Amino acid sequence: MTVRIGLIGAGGMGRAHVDRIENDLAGGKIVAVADINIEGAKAVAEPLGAKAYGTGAELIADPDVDAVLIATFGKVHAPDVIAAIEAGKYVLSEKPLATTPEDCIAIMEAEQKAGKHLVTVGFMRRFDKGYNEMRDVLNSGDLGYATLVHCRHRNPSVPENYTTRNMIDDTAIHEIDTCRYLLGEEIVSVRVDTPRATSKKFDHLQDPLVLVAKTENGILIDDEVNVNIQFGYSIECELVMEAGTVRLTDQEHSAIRTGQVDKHAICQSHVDRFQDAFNQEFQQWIRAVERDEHTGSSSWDGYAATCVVDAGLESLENGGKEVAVKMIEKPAFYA
Ligand code: ISE
Repeated sequence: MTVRIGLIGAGGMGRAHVDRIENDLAGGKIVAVADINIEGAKAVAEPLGAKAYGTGAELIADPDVDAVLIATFGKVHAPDVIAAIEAGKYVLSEKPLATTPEDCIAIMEAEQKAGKHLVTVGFMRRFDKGYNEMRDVLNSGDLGYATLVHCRHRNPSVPENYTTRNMIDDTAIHEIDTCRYLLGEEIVSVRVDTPRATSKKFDHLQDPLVLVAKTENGILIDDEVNVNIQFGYSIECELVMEAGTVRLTDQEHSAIRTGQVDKHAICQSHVDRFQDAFNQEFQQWIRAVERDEHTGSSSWDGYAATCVVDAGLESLENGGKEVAVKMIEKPAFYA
């Protein structure tokens, strides 16, 4: 069976996903594209012989669409995710699931009403080989339990419309989810420190930031978010356990060695750095939809990450004080 996929959001990320579904992966086909800019939707849809719509609602209602892929801005995700659930269609929403805990709760309520796990959040790092190897090392128990996680999230630069808020809700949200995934426990408090700002940024930005979080068992996570580092897209993570550490290595596949240097290329974007993880994520989602099964992170994961983001934003507004993460009790449906 070919899963007929409708894409909502024809921007850069949406187009990258179309490209992987049409050219790299098996089992899926883009049959419709929606965008508030209908010309943008047509530009992506027409070469594929797909339909173009001006709204997500029309695309979701199309009986030829089996499953929905959402790649719009986070703050407009919720109505489309809920409409897809109500139509009984599997939906893969790019992160964040929504930008407020209330919207995430509304999504979880709709999903529980449908009585079926239909929502996957696009936390692609869960499919990254390196992070999964780190998780296996921790879960083997050979090195004891985790005490600390050191993370660095560096981007070469960000566009002028990227805000300080985005450093947490768009960028650090990856480490928030990855650490929950690696450690298998919730984050309970967050503090955001503001070191000396780099001169290589737009004036309105507070860059870099360091997000310091604690988990239920007291594991301390520090995440350097540094989005104008110039030299490249660099993601680092080291998990410290009682009797050893495990860390991501550089992801490049080859290195040049001469008399003077031992060097390798450096990724320039997340599309490049996480290409394999994105492909794994999408291939598994397509296969799961075919089998009428859920895969990947859940609405609860989307909700939990948004609650941690909220606490981080509150800390940022309050001079870096430690803020407790406020969450509802986990519904049995997500146990
Ligand atoms: C972007 O939206 C991503 O998801 C990237 O992984 C991240 O590095 C970047 O900072 C975000 O803006």
